Amino acid sequence: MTTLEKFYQGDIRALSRIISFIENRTSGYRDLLGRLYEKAGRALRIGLTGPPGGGKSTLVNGLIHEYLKISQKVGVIAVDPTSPFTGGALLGDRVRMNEFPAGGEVYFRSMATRGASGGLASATGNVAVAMDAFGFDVILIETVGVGQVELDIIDTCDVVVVVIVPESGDAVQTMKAGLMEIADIFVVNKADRPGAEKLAINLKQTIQTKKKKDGDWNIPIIQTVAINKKNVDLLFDKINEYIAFIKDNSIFFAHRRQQIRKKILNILSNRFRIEFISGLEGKVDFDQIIDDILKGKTNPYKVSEEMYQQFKKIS
Ligand SMILES: Nc1nc2c(ncn2[C@@H]2O[C@H](COP(=O)(O)OP(=O)(O)OP(=O)(O)O)[C@@H](O)[C@H]2O)c(=O)[nH]1
Ligand SMILES: [Mg+2]
Repeated sequence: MTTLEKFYQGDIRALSRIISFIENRTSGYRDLLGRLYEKAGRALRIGLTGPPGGGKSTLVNGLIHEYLKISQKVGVIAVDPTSPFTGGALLGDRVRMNEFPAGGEVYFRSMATRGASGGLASATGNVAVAMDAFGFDVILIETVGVGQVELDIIDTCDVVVVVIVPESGDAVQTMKAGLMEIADIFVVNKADRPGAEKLAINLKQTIQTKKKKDGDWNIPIIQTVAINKKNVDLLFDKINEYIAFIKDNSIFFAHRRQQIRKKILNILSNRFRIEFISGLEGKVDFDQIIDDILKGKTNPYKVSEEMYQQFKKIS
């Protein structure tokens, strides 16, 4: 039996192998991914993001239990852009897995791909496609929300939960980190610590000052104590409420259509870039050109334009 056949029979090891194949961009991965893409689209994709150590993993664990209660299968992708380790299950995942039944209802995958220049968001999306095609009902994507690159990962989600803690500062800090624009639901975790209530109020006031149209979604702020599972059920309810809301308002599919459009443009721009740049190899005397630029005979814009015109002629 081929790995793909095993995959379709629900073999978790085949899933792991296929994810590695996709992650490593092994030759032929595009065809495989394309086939999986046609089988995907059913799973809900829920993103949790926020500052490091805010309790995202603990919340994810709590949410998994909620989904298991309603017999949903959950795939988890933990993206850590700061870690040098790559692929497969990290030690932390193995520890976490012990908390759940071993029957394949829950599957963890870590993506710790520091230096995967710009490809992290699309790599995450690709792994989500594999999990979706495999048959998971829900995919929870945990990512450290620091900087725009990491926030791009949110493009692959239907819902974004932003997790902050009293230690992460006030609403202004949250806004500066770019987390305000992407939140569909706010969680103030570690509500057992001083300052949680104040942060929640502060955040609420800031949200209220933002312009809103009638019928817009009211971004809820939920205070949780993830370690005690306090209010995790409330978060679960709010996620479901939000999904129902965007489905009723056709936002859900409009958003997914937008994601697909972006995906196509991404694939194309990557291909063009790779083909164009690799087409220059060996054909262009960069040293000579740079000498000429340094001498003021030409400039980077002119040179690039000439190369581009040349490329258009041959393609
Ligand atoms: N006091 C308190 N501690 C918490 C709470 N939730 C999580 N923690 C603790 O905070 C630490 C970080 O929790 P994680 O769930 O690993 O946080 P994370 O956001 O996934 O961290 P990274 O993935 O490293 O960014 C752990 O020691 C948790 O036990 C909470 O509600 N209250
Ligand atoms: Mg974590």
